[in-house]
Amino acid sequence: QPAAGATAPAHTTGGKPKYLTQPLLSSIYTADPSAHVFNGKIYIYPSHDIEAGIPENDKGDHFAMRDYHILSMDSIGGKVTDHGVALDLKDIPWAGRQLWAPDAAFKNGTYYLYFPVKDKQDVFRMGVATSSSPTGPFKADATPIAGSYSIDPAVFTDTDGKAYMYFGGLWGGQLQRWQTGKYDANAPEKKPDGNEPAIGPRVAQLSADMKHFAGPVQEIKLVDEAGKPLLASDTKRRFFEGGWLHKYQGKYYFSYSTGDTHLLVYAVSNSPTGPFTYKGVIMNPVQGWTTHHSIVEFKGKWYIFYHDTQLSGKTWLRNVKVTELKRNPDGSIVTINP
Ligand code: FUB
Repeated sequence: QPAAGATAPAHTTGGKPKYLTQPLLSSIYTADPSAHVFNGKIYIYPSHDIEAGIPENDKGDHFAMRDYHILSMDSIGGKVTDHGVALDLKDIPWAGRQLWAPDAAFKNGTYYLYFPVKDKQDVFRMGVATSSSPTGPFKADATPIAGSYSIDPAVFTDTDGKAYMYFGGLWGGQLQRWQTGKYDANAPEKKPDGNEPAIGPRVAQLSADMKHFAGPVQEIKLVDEAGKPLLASDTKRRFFEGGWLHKYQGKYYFSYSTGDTHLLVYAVSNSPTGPFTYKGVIMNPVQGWTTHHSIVEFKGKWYIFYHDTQLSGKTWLRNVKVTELKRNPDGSIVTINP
């Protein structure tokens, strides 16, 4: 555990309010923050990083998280409350190991927590758990979402009420093992990496009960300004993991991490399922290997939640942060240097 104490003091560092430069919480390690506004309050659904004593490797075995804690804030810069354990690995009947980056949604009085975890065969699947409170406790369904795979679910509900799950992650996230539509345990971990189109993130519409895929899983096309697919070798622009969808002035912004090049970037479309045209960098590399974010509007301003390793200096013991997301008049996003 990090040192005791916690939340966002009201001082400044380098002319910026401290809450825009310091971890939101220091009593536990948190990462992969999916932020939502429910009932006028901010709720953050992060991973809960722990020291599991597992050596670091490219498959991410050292990210051996076992539960989720949900955080809330009345305002950006206000007190951060840790609501304790909302879901534990031991209470998910089908789960094996590694509770990775979750997300949440709300519909008709029920809160939904979506989470990736390896099943007992060591294959990542997506689970869903429900609660009548945004902070849980959540009760997990007995089986994973049928047809789900890989990691990093992000659920977006459009203005027409249709909800979509975006997901996928390379290397340890196993997305490269699903290229034939079936799980291939022998697929090379770091391929493709040449001049073939990059592996795309996935999207599936959710059913009315928010617990199933309503249709087939589709691969999202990410293209350049000329409409050409981004290539696997284009590691500063291609999708790696940590997708997020937000809508701004009628356009769909799909943002994601480039993984081994450590950028947060974005692409824009007129449709929630793409194709999305690459537009640029949202955030330059943070301290640490992984970078993972969410974007949310709160009281007329836009914010990006992300993580780095300021508290620990270790790639697997991260801390969540927030800063303002600014746009140019044409809707393009101003690059942040964290
Ligand atoms: O937290 C485990 C994994 O690290 C997430 O699923 C990825 O997005 C990366 O942040």
